[in-house]
Amino acid sequence: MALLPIIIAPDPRLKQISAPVARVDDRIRRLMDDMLETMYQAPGVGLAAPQVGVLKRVIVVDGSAKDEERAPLCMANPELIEISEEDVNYEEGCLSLPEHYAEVVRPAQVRVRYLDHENEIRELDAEGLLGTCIQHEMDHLEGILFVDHLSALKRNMILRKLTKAKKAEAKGPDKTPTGAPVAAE
Ligand code: K1U
Ligand code: ZN
Repeated sequence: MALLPIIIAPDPRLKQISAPVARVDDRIRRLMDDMLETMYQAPGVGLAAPQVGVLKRVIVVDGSAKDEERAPLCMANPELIEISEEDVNYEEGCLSLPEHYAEVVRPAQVRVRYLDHENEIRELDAEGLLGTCIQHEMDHLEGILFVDHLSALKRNMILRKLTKAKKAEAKGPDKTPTGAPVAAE
């Protein structure tokens, strides 16, 4: 298995629509396994293939609590086949928008149909963190980020900060007047 680099916003690859997979074969299984390893290492509770530069409809999620056993789920071509009328407000984060969090309103319960790791068709009812996370990851497959659910003011504030952080990162570490790097705290 391998750790995959996660793309940080703003990046045009995060705004693309991903293509369905024909079937879950060894290549897609390998992608799912690498995405799970990357998600756990980050750490995160979900990851979508476009976040690692692969424009395919593949997501991984794990909605288990800290004190529970891991419960990884791999999904190809996920579709929402039922959504509740009731909504829920959840504070979301995103590994592609590090250190930014905001409340997003989404359907409280969903039923999702998908192809699993073994190319079997499955259906799952999800709510709470898992339900929110599945919807957040499915948004990535449409090129939608959680900030797209916020007001333009909040979205632009977050994206401007991320652009600034990227520019600072590209410039390299801050230097003291003698040219030596500033010591980490
Ligand atoms: O980048 C992603 O798409 C993953 C994202 C998923 C998500 C989190 C919360 C609400 C909706 C979707 C994350 O995992 S961000 C990191 C995070 O929230 C977290 C990390 C460690 C433990 C618990 C949560
Ligand atoms: Zn995300």
